[in-house]
Amino acid sequence: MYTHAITRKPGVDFAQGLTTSSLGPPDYRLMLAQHAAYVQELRSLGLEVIELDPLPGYPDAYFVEDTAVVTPEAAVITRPGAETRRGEEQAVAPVLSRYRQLFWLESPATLEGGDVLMAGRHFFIGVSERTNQAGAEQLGAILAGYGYTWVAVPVGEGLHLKSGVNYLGSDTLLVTAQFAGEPAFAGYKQILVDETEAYAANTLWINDCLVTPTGCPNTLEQLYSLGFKVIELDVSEACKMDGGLTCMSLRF
Ligand code: CIR
Repeated sequence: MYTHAITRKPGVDFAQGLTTSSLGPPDYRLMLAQHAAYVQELRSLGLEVIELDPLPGYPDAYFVEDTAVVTPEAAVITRPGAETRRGEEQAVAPVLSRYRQLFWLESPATLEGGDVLMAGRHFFIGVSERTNQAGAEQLGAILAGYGYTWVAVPVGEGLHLKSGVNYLGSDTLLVTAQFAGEPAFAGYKQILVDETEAYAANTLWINDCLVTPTGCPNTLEQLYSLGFKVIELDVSEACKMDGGLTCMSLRF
């Protein structure tokens, strides 16, 4: 069970963050409203939310998930692969140090939390444009020290591993077609997201409740019919910045 989450308010400069999307310019007021609703939802799900202020000079800093990997035993401070984001992790470390023993990844490792998927005592670590093999190995070694197992997963297309696959508890993964045949996921029950709704793969699993992005009705129905408790949340403005539901918090 998660008890806490760390979030960071988007700054006025958030539209200057990295993006590959062609969905148009995001709106700041709408972003703030959607972010506030997101924080409120985490609270409704029973989490104590530590909400940090915007980080000047770091327009992507509200995607806090990328700055750390938190387990029940420890927190690993990452080394973001995006150079413009390097430094965000320094700002999160003091907050996490109040809750967990800290570990730090070191050069030449690069790793962003969006590439790290925890499934019980097992971790999938995406090797992507942002996370390199050294990053996966350094993180894996720290996790192994606590008895976790891990496997590297090539991400290929897309930003992060969790852009295309997430864990829903009970050995179940929500996957896009891109990841459906991935050998590392064999042995897990897989729910394939509708091909027109790949964005819904970034669904957030919190204490037996799923939070999915609005605008993905087929996924919503599919999850309902499988017996999941599902809440929809509109994150259209984060989507324009290549982010989604998991990216905007660290849960622990
Ligand atoms: C970036 O490109 O780094 C941000 N604009 C989006 C980060 C999304 N984070 C995530 O998926 N964990």
